[in-house]
Amino acid sequence: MRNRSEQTICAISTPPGTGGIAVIRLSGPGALQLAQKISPGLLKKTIQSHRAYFSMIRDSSGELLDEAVITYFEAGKSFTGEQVVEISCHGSEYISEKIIDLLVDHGASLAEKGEFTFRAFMNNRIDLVQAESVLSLIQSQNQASARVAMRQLQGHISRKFESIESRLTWCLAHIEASIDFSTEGIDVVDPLVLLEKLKALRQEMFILVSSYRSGRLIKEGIKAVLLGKPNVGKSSLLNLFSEDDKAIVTPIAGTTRDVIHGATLFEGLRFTLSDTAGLRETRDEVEKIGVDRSHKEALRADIVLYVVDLTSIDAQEIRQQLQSVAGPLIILLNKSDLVSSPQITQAREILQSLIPTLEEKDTILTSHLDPDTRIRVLTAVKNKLGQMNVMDEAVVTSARQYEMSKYSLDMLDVSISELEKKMGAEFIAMYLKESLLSVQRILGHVFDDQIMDRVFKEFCLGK
Ligand SMILES: Nc1nc2c(ncn2[C@@H]2O[C@H](COP(=O)(O)OP(=O)(O)O)[C@@H](O)[C@H]2O)c(=O)[nH]1
Ligand SMILES: [Mg+2]
Repeated sequence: MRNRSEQTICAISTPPGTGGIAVIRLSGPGALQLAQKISPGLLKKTIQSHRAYFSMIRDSSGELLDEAVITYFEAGKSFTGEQVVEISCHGSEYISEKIIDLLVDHGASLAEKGEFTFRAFMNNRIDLVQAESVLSLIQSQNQASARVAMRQLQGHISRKFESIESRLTWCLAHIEASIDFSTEGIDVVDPLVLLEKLKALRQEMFILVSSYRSGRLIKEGIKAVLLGKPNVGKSSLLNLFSEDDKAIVTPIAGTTRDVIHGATLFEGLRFTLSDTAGLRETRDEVEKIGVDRSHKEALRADIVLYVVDLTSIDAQEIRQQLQSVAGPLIILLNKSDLVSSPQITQAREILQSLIPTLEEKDTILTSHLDPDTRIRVLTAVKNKLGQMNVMDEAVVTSARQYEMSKYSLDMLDVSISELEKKMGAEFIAMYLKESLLSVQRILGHVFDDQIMDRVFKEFCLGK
């Protein structure tokens, strides 16, 4: 992708297959000229930016290939920052590919994956975080993730990182200046002021790093696994939650052998649910593999929904099965339609004695015959996994941004403790530089060693 900004790239921007229309995008210095080559009629018109032109697309022999609408965006006023032409043609794979062939014959290059966005980044239309959000937006499958991605594209999270970047630069510049002027006895910055600034930055970075957990769940969806012994009603619950008839339900224990997935949208979030083979000792080879898969699925999940049958509670068995559950857990007291309230109270007492840390909200009465069960369980899962109403906050959703923010935070932590221990400015500067570099890498800004300039802009030597 590098060093080809002189070339004009082209690609079909709509998904493969047949559709009402297909859109072909051209970007680069020769975009308009190429469009005029395949649609000579355009030469007779005065082409203005952001205007659409009804055009005839002709092949090299002059034969009419398609009627299309061509939209022109002049350089500096397009997504990529370059001259861009979008050709909306009839959505036949043959026609759109033929148009691409024609453009290539006239000198266009086939775009590589993500190259339009890459050019937008190289031309400073967007930063790296925004470039990543373009991808998230395209991939979003629910309201929450689309909204978060849209806000990122608008620069919501970039502004947070930029603000951190700018203040970190200030701190680093002052520390470096204090190294330079230490022999002259000039106190460039009060260490207490510096400490206060770094701690404030640390807090902001910490919030961003912590937002990743929710960010990931918003982007990728929440993975919940239904676990429990055979016949407690796991498959019935999967069908209820996913509003589908995915899993086979029978009164025969051991019906579910493999992991079955269901998905559902709830309050803007995507839930992926997996139903598993009931946990029990078995001689059946196939069932054994199924039970093994159940355990593996539980490890991969964000939350385990452990199902117990209120009509047959076996404390010993529950204790043993819960041993392998490490992460967040909610217990579903199922078949509640079949029991009386003293039985429910007794079941809750048994569970409480098994898991002393269990809170009331972590046990939910369920029955596949009660339509409110779905809402109750999905709401509880959402609440259990923490602040998911963060759609309006700046949320880190990319692993890259998370790793780099985490590194930046770690380096900030070290800088703060070095400063508190009154270590030499050189050490503090070294860690701060690492922290800053990581933020700059997040945004795709190149680190520029001109921080001293900034210092001199702020105060003069004569002071
Ligand atoms: N009354 C009642 N029966 C249920 C409920 N959930 C499941 N069942 C019945 O219990 C049996 C086993 O259900 P299933 O969903 O296959 O359990 P699994 O083995 O845990 O997947 C079936 O006969 C279901 O109809 C419930 O909430 N109430
Ligand atoms: Mg089942």
